[in-house]
Amino acid sequence: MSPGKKTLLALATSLLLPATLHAATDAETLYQQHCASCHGADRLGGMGPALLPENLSRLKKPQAEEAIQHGRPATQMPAFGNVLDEASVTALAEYIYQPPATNPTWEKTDITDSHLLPHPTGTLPDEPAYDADMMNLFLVVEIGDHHVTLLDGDSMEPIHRFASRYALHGGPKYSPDGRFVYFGSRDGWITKYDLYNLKVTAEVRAGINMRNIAVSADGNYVMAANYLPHTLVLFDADNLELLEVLPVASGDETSRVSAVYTAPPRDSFIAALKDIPEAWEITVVNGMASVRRIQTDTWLDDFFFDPGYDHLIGAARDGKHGMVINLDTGETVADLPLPGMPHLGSGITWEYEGRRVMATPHFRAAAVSIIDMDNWQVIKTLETAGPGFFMRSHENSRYAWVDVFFGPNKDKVHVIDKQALEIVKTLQPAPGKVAAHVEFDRYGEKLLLSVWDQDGAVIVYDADTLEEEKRIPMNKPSGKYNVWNKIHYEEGTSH
Ligand code: DHE
Repeated sequence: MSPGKKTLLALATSLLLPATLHAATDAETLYQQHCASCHGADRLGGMGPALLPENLSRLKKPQAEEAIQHGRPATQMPAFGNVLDEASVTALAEYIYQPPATNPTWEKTDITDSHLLPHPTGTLPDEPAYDADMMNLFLVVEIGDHHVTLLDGDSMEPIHRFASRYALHGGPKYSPDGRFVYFGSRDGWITKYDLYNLKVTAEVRAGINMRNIAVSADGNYVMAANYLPHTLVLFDADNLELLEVLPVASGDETSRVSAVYTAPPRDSFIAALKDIPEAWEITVVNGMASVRRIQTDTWLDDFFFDPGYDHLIGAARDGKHGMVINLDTGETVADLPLPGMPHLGSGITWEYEGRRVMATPHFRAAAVSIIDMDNWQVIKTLETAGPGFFMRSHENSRYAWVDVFFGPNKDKVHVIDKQALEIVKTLQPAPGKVAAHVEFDRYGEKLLLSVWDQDGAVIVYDADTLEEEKRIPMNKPSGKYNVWNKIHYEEGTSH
């Protein structure tokens, strides 16, 4: 068709189309301008979640408008209220509830087609290519420019820095011997990296919008938990070859997966579902998964386990309480009065007066709750300078650290005495910049804290004197992950 005819056709079409379609076209443009960079040009997700009707089934349109206008707490979603007028906000909210032109799918063939295998298992040398205590290495995820830095935990000097997939999220998971690490990205990529040879060995895209990954205690399997599609996906840990796609459904209902974790003493994976009130225990034998369904009283969001993996401690989706589920009987054994949207994924435990306690920050309350794990009573609520995201300690340290993360005191970090159950120090290492997420070295003697900024740093502290030792410049460092602590399921760190 000639350019002249195209213009005429466009003009005729614009005169004939109903008003709503004009709005949709405008909304599409707005979407591409303001949303596509995080949520994907095709709305299939990226840094932000997929914006498709099925992903939004639990979010009412006014809430979507509210999120566009004011941003969302505890996420990277910024407020657009001062950039977009009300009509544009409404048009965008309408738009994201419209089904896309073609239904997004991510089938077995998409997964296998995405598979990359630059270094199959057994083809790289079995000795580290550099000199370091391989058990005291740290990985630092730098979300500012999507890189990872490998840090020597003795000298606290960077060893290597490499590009990651876009928007890594959640903790990378190590193989049981600490040689390999598996990263998960928000848009579904799993990357296996060899820490001995400093090389990516295998990659695969498990889904369109992924929550996290887990590595089985024996190191043989990797499980991916997806928001989109509604699946759990099992891979062989050697070369990331697809073993099985488990549809996450009950009757006609399908569900997003809140997260999946490995439960070492049970030789299983535990997943919680976001849209069906169930937790799943998945056991894999000879590459075949079998699922045991545990009915729960409500939908579970964030969750955590006691050290023996006898109980799952989950945050209810309404953000108003927590619940304790016995993983053997499936019974809910306690309801935890945690009204401030507890971030149980950040929970840690320690010994206090001869019993085990756990502590969790809250997304919507300036508080840390400390809970007796014998009777599931909240024994202390510490008032903080604002809602926190991450909590950390180490068995050998008398202190636990919690960040503030949200609000005017986001640049502050509290140090809690684990026996006095009191905040004993508040640090403000870089005024105006978020200071968050701590990880200790293998001995619990030093720790790293992120200055969460593009012009940021990882700060090394002496864990006992709380004195700053050095700053290592980094680009928006988020999580730090010590090999020893992770493979030994250290009580003060995330699993
Ligand atoms: Fe996370 C871990 C869920 C927003 C940084 N986050 C996790 C895990 C879950 C989770 C289930 C545990 C996975 C694992 O380690 O295997 N995160 C959520 C959310 O539901 C939430 C609130 C909304 C969302 O956007 O998905 C959310 N998380 C964020 C952020 O906005 C953070 C601060 C920045 C970012 O990178 O997106 C963020 N989340 C992290 C980090 C971890 C994490 C650094 C790993 C913590 C660890 O020490 O193990």
